[in-house]
Amino acid sequence: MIIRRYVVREMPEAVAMIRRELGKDAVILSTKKVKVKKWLGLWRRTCIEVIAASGDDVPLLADSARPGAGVRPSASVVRARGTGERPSAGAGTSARSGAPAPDPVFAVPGVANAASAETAERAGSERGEAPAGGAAIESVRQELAEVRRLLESAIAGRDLGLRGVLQQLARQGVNPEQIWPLIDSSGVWPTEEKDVLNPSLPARTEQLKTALSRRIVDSLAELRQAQPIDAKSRVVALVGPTGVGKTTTIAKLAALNVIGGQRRVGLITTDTYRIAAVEQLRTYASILNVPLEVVGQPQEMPGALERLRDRDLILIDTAGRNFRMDMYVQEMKTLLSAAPVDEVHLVLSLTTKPEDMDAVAEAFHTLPVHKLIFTKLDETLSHGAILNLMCKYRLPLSYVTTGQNVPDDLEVADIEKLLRVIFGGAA
Ligand SMILES: Nc1nc2c(ncn2[C@@H]2O[C@H](COP(=O)(O)OP(=O)(O)OP(=O)(O)O)[C@@H](O)[C@H]2O)c(=O)[nH]1
Ligand SMILES: [Mg+2]
Repeated sequence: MIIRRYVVREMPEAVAMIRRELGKDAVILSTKKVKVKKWLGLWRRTCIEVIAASGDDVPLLADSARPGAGVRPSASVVRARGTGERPSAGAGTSARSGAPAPDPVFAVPGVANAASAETAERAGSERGEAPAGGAAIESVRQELAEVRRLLESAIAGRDLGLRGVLQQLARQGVNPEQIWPLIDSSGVWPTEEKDVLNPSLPARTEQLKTALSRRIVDSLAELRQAQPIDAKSRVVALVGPTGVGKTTTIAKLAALNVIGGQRRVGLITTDTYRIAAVEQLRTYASILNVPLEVVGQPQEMPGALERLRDRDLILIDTAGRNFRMDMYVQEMKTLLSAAPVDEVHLVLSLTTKPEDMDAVAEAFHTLPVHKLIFTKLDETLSHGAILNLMCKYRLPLSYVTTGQNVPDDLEVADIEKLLRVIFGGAA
């Protein structure tokens, strides 16, 4: 093997010399830039030092110097085909890309390797292949996609499960502001996080309904049990807006006591505003054979009570007014303060708009009111207002009414049954 060193200004110059002196099969073993002193060492010029070799054992050297052969090449090991001799197709052409390979003779150590790696990578990505170092990136990308899929499914599961419940509650007119704190404190989410990924959303919705309903019952605490007229209460007044069913409900309560023979009932009406009002209650009183007193002024109350002194239960019917006006509430307060009233039941019709019911309940809150009666449940499918008002004013239910029939359409309220209806189950 013959090895020669060439120091030239330009690579083509070296290639020409190598071909001429070492033949066309000569191999460039290394190239590097060197400073050459010129003119008595007064200044230096940058040149290229080229080491080339020829001979039978050169291919072995070249092979051992190839990347991946265990020896890191310190220089381009290329055949010095010469500048004028373009590589033939297939030999000097990149087999993968079809792009012409860079002329090896002009390859600069380090730069040549980097350039060829970049070219190969660019060619690979043009063909849609992941770059060599991109395998890890691709794996991370796939993992992120999977995490995203899981999160979306979790959010959808949680959202749809809860959405089903909230839609049902909204249909029932339940105020979400009342319910959210209960959902938050229900402990449903943290303890059942694994179920969020359960694809069975209907099951999830049912699970939520049960958990939330249980939570509402718990949060109602002392209101959980309905509180009909207490056995110890003797004077009971029903108040509420116009036409909600006060008089009819009084008739139902009186009738149940008369039929059941439980307590001797007496009636008082304070509704002297409407001409037919007194006659309406008098008709019921006469059918039930119970005494009726009419009280137009607070000062008439003691006399009426005295006349009913042998009665175990005195039910006071009041006039329906626009109780959003404070004046009427004050009037009612004055009238009822003339009697030793044990219980005041606020009667509200479920056919009234929720905000109007709320305004009336707010107005009566100072009376005070002790219990709530909801009427006309038969005329609406929406029962959420009951829950709203109970929660907001912390008042128990006494009765609900479900029609005009006296006395059949009156029931002691059943909270569990009410919640079943509100959550969309069977009554
Ligand atoms: N559908 C239905 N109608 C009822 C119910 N309760 C009462 N009503 C009807 O509602 C109407 C008004 O009933 P009243 O008992 O007069 O109501 P009120 O609250 O005394 O009315 P005012 O004294 O005018 O304020 C009547 O036609 C009753 O038959 C009920 O539970 N369901
Ligand atoms: Mg009436």
